[in-house]
Amino acid sequence: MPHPSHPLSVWTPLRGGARRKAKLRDGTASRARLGVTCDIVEEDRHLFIDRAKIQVVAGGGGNGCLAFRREKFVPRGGPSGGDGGRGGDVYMECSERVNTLLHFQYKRVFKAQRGRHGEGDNRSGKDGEDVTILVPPGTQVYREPGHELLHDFAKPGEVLKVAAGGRGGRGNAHFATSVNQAPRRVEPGAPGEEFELSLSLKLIADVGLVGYPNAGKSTLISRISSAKPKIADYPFTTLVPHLGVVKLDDFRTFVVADIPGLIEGAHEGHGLGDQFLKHVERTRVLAHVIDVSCTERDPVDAYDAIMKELALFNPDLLERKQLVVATKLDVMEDEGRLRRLESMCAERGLTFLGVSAVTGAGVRALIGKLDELLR
Ligand SMILES: Nc1nc2c(ncn2[C@@H]2O[C@H](COP(=O)(O)OP(=O)(O)OP(=O)(O)O)[C@@H](O)[C@H]2O)c(=O)[nH]1
Ligand SMILES: [Mg+2]
Repeated sequence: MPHPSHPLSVWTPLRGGARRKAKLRDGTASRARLGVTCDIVEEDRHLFIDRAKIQVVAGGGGNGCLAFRREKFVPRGGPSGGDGGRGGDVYMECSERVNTLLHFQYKRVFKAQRGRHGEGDNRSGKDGEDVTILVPPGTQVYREPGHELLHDFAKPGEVLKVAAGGRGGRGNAHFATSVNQAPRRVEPGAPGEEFELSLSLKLIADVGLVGYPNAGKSTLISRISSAKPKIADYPFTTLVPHLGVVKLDDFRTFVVADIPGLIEGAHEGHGLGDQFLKHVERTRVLAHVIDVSCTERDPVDAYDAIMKELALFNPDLLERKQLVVATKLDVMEDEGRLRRLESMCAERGLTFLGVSAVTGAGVRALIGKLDELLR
């Protein structure tokens, strides 16, 4: 779809953030206000919203004008009512400047400007300004109430018109004919389109890290990429997905997603439930992380339990390329656990690798294997 050529007013949530930072930089904010500002920024970073409902309203067209030319020495000047301007459109644009749907918590209605009415002296009304809404890559847009998929934004720069502005009405100058030289007919502007849209963000990553809580997924992503998720020795440390970019060389990278931990019954809502599993659906490779130092459950049982949850959520996930990663080798006391997991993988033809995210053992090999699977 061609990008509109006339001026756009781009609505972006970053303006507020920039203003907040500017306040901090020039030091005009008081200490108390500084404290509040920092809290907001800190809080934003932890919020990850992957669903939103919004309303888009395109501008209505301006009305046509009813006017007659009245000038000295020009008797019966004729009709001179101009046309109304076109209403502004609402566009959606895929951009890397936003990475969640959080900003739709604060603004849900997006209205484009209406066209100005036509004026006398054959002057047309000005067209309404368009509005562009930014969405992150991986956003699917549905039109309600039918939940019809309009578009799946994959690459930055993609633009879609989601509501068209109304046409401007014609002024009476248009309706002059040889038999009716003083028409009093004008058209009203057409209303702009108006829709309820629902948005769903599914992260786009090459590799998805899945496993039980506390398995060491976040430690692993922080070791192989620049992502810095919170790491702690208790379950459900990670509450929202995180993305990390793994650098292979100067030109090649791949993206890894750290998904919050899963437990038995996740598909029924246990633990954090399956609310984040949709983010695994678009990964090309699953890296199944299993803590082999954990004595609570057998590593093979842990593997089967998580695979069962994935299958219940979406059976296609079972067909996905997979790598089984045994972690925490440095603190493993019973080597039998590692051997059992390894022979299970050999039997089922799964790629297997042992690592320690703390000492770094096996991490290079892991990156190499993931690269191989992604080719
Ligand atoms: N010794 C050792 N400890 C590890 C290793 N990997 C992770 N840990 C520790 O295991 C604990 C849990 O690690 P996380 O990376 O937070 O685990 P997670 O899988 O992201 O957990 P959730 O976010 O709850 O799903 C932390 O205390 C880590 O320091 C490892 O290879 N060796
Ligand atoms: Mg974690």
